[in-house]
Amino acid sequence: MGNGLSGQHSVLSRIPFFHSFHIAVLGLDSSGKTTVLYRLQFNEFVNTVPTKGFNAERVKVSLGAHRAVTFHFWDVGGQEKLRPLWKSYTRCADGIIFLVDSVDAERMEEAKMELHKILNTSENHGVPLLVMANKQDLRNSLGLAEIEKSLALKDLGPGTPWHIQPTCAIIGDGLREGLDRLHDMILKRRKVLRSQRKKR
Ligand code: G3D
Ligand code: MG
Repeated sequence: MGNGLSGQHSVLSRIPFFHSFHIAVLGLDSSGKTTVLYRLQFNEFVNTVPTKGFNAERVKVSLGAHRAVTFHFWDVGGQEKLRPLWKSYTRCADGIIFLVDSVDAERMEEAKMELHKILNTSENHGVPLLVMANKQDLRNSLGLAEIEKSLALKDLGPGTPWHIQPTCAIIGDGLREGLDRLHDMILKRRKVLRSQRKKR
């Protein structure tokens, strides 16, 4: 005899409030994670201070004329000593956003290592990834092709859907476009998982 929870869960998941997507927002310190979050939440630029632990915000974002989607963002501190915590926030994530500072060529290799480390954990296999190539407003920012190559995104393999989006978090450029793509990738993955479950 079951405890009825699975039935209850499927009912709850049909209620709009429960239709939020859990998104882990990761990236090296100073890449712009908190700025993205505040931009989406308040629709304005908010001065940030380095994140000591994490910020968690539920934000409703209009993605298209008729689509308002609620995301539950977990913005986790990117300083080296906080990176081991990333694993806890990607557990059960529907999607991962990884920010890079497009001007910080020196730390691109470090960003690549951290990105591959977190995506190569078995729990994150297949979780859709949105890379935000942030600070594109700055002179000397690297182009998309260069960042894609530096982060070795093609090495992630066919099991991990990804998209790279140029962004400027301080004015909000590219954020909605990127989230739109992430949302599509999440829905596509859910559909595949559902049909695999049915076949079993
Ligand atoms: P983090 O949360 O990833 O550590 P923050 O990064 O959001 O705290 O941002 C770090 C710094 O980068 C902040 O500047 C912030 O204003 C700046 N920043 C974030 N996004 C952009 C962007 O798209 N363009 C530019 N030019 N700057 C950006 P300070 O001066 O406060 O350190
Ligand atoms: Mg921060």
